Amino acid sequence: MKRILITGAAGQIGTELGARLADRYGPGAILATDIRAPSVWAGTAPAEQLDCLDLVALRDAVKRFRATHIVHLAAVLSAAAERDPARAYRINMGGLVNVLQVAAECVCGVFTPSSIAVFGPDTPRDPAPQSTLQRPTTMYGVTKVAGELLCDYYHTRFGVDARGLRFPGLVSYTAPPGGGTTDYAVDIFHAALDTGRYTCFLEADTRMDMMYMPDAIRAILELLEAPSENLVHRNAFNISSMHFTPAELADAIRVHIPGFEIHYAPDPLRQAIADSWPTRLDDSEAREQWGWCPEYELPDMVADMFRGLGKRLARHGSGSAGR
Ligand code: AKB
Repeated sequence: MKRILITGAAGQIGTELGARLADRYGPGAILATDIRAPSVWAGTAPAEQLDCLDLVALRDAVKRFRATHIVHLAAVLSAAAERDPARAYRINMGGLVNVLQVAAECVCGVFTPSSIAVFGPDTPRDPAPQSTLQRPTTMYGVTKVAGELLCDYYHTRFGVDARGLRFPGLVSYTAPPGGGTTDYAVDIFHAALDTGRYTCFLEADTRMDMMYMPDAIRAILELLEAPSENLVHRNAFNISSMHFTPAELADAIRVHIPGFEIHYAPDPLRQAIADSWPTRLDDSEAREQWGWCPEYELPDMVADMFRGLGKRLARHGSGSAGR
């Protein structure tokens, strides 16, 4: 039976993943931790304040909880990392190496997300193969490539069952993303409902690989449960589902909000990051090795986002979906 300690549980992935893991394994089998106070965690599992840079506290929490797995989500995303690269290096590398060290000592499995950001301008763009050049030009990408290598190193050297996924931009309505280059694809829905217009920080034709959160959460669960002997690539698997530009997303939003307006004011920092990433990942290895198959295309995702945001707005007594 799995007992899973999550770091960074109050973030965009953690908020939804914690609830799904609690459904799957029981609330008592999940310990949600975050550097922020547990009050920010609205999930169904017990929560604790924990800084993953504190090795002693991390080891203590893993032992006390008798964790069999650590799902390590705490990280600084791409745009935030470019604003303070030294901090991003410290948190992204320091947190992961602590998690792997404790996992080796306590015999835990590890899941940690990697990202499309492990690729750079030299990588084939459409699609980026599973095994290819990884020469990112961002600090976030540098930490994610090093993180993949560290996970493989702890697997071969110390037998840690470390697994990872290269996520594209993730879209969800439960918790906002923070500090990513793909965040526009979430912000745009809130702006569409609040004001009917959005100013995008990327150019209209910037095509990026994106995924709806339910597919991403299911991918994590499926990879966690995949038989170890089936996995050739561990850190980390390309996964992919949809690829769109801001202009195409705006068209899909107009199906629900016909008067929606989009304007463009590209931010040079985030535009340069987006331009350095591939537009699509080749996920055939994930499909072959553990049966990955996405369910959501752009129109389904947009409809579901408005359904979800509509429910949330109604619960909080403000705004209305589908205006
Ligand atoms: C970001 O934009 O930094 C993240 C990512 C692609 O990993 N969403």
